[in-house]
Amino acid sequence: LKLESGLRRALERDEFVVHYQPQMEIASGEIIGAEALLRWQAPGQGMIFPGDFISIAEEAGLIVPMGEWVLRTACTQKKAWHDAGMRAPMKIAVNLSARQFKHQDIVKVVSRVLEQTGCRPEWLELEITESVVMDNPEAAARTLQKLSDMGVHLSIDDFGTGYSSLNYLKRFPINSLKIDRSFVRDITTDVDDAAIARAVIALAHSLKMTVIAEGVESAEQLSFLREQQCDQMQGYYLSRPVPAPELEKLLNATSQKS
Ligand code: G
Ligand code: G
Ligand code: NA
Ligand code: MN
Repeated sequence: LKLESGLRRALERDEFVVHYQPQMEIASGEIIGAEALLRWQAPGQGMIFPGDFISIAEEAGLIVPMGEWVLRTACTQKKAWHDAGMRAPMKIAVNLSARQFKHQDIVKVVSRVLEQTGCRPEWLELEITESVVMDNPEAAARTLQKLSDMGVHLSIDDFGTGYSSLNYLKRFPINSLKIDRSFVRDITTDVDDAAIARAVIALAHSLKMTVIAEGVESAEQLSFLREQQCDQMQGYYLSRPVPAPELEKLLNATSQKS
């Protein structure tokens, strides 16, 4: 209850910040996207990470206004980068929680935020998990189709940790699969994890989706993923999630083909 009222206050007092973790195209080395990740800068308490408050926010329904705030902040940032002449990151990925996704107005919320911020739909990617989609596949299909028709990209986060029906996966307008970092961690030493990663890459490609590996922390993991034709990567090996100005520095330091 204390956390819940803290979160409510945090929204009113503007204590949330968004950090951005870059995503790289493996073949070109270009930074093609960034995932927006929420942090709570509570006065006198340092940084609080979403693992410690997202589920409470979800239960209390606070995730709906918080999620809209993240979406608006990320879209505003991308528009500002575009206006400043920065081509990269081409797209910003924003996490949608189950409650937000089931919220009947999510399509309206997304289109309103895009309109208000001047962020183009194709600059936005929404990340949802398998369980969110499979909980009510028919309703999810309609929502995903509307978002996709709008031009927004859709990805499945933490892929492989939930349950999906491959039949639905084929019918949903999903653009990419994110291999969960629990499979990436031991990818070079655990034959089962390596097999799972290979299977997800093959599955994504046969369904005409791109595939991104999360949680890449070493050169060895990256070279395995490159050999297996994984399209993109994200992880500490490239960069931790950082404040927007730090991402700008990183982009200036990396030679962009533009
Ligand atoms: O950034 P960190 O590694 O602490 O994130 C932990 C978890 O919190 C991840 O599963 C991530 O998807 C989730 N998360 C981070 N930011 C957001 C957000 O803005 N909305 C939602 N729903 N989840 C988020
Ligand atoms: O569930 P989701 O994929 O949204 O989780 C993203 C979370 O993963 C963020 O909290 C981010 O801080 C964390 N993360 C990002 N890259 C790495 C990494 O290379 N290693 C580990 N252990 N965590 C990472
Ligand atoms: Na995510
Ligand atoms: Mn994930």
